[in-house]
Amino acid sequence: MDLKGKRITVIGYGKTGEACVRALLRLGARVKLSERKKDLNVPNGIEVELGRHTEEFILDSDLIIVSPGVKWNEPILERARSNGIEVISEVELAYRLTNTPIIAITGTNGKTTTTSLTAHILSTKKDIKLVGNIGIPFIGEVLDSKPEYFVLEVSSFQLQGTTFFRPKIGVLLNIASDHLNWHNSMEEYIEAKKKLFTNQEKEDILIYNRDDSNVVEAVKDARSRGISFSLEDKDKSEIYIKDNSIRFNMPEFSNLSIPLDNIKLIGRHNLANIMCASIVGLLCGIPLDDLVKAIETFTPYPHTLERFLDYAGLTFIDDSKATNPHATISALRSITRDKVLILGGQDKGMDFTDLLSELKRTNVRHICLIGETREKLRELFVKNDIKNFSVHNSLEEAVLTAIDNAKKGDFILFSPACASFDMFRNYAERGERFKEIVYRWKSSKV
Ligand code: UMA
Repeated sequence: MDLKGKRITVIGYGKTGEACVRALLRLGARVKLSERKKDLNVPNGIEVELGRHTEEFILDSDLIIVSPGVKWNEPILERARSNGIEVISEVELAYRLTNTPIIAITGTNGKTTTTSLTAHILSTKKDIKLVGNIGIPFIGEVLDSKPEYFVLEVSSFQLQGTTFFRPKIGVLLNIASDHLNWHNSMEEYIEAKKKLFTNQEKEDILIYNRDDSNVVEAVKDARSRGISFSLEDKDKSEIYIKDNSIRFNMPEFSNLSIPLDNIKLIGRHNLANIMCASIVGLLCGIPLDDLVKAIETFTPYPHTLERFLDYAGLTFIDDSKATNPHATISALRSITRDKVLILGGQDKGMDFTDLLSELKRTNVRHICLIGETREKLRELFVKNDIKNFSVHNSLEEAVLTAIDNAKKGDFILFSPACASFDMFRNYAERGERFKEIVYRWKSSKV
């Protein structure tokens, strides 16, 4: 792809924008940058507009690259498209600049765990590069590295802006309500996820979740070789669980069994993530012994059902990465003991119906509500006759109330089901803050 001399506008100057600008300059493009923030350090030697996105600036481009956080249907982008200017995401740009096979993993939940576990398994025998939504812009790696595989975590935001993107292996973990403040509708969100396999052909592979009706419906049109996994169905799916081991209804792997007795990941949903990472490992030729060892040595990703403290008879779990109700439901199902839940954060226009049903069914002793959604949740709780909750103005107040309400043997679960941006910079900062508060409480007890 020859970008020399092309006027290319990058929109948004976060991690992605920065990596795009750097790569495009190296490729000899005439780089322009449009960023809605006013105060920002930007590189010298490029045209920049700060504080707004204007037509005069943006429409004077041969190509526009949008950062994942920029809404795909922004009027300015619609205008550019109707003027015949190509608009793509950074993942599409990176894809066009490499010939290395890509293993792309997406889904509403579990992508980061599955992507990092896949990379952990493959790296036992292969030269791989971990990239994408996990925090490492793909474009930042394509020019210099020539690994055997790119292992890419890809979000719906990144997929929506693709045209030709075609991974060798795609993994579709699940599709549940999320990001509806960014996508216009659930349909649009599903269409974005389908771009994982839209360009795949029969020599490519699509690993998908047979237990998820949204996924099963979505993959109907896929042309690639489908390999399904299931926690429920031992007959129809190619990958299933029997006697606490992963088994395969596939001629090439039918006599293999991957034991799950010594894994460190908590929760049933993580078995699905392990199934996906395992089949990718086997398809890429990782020997069984290495694969089993890699699964057993893999530690959970921070802020994902992370059991970080056992103290005074209580177990503390940081699940700050649960930014939608589906993730919190998985967390509740993963912990069989009695628990106190801390819930709430930024409203993404999500549907809490399934979470409310789960809360009524499961053994939650008390729920502490925080964040922007606390009033909405309070109203829903009252309507649904859920009484064991309290509403808080700070995370600290919520954590201390959660501890006060817990009994010996309980789990304190911080699984907000909402985004973090109402009170924190991101979910990681939110999780760190939770831990700090818990450790401060602990030291006050010593
Ligand atoms: N901006 C504009 N105009 C807009 C919107 C944003 O100029 O209309 C600017 C902002 O002012 C800011 C910059 O764009 O300066 C931010 O860009 P960004 O939001 O695209 O963030 P990046 O720093 O580039 O990080 C992105 C992903 N962020 C999002 O998808 C929101 C990161 O995923 C990802 O790790 C990174 O690229 C590398 O690929 C984060 C995330 O929350 C972790 N992802 C969502 C999730 O996992 O649920 C999808």
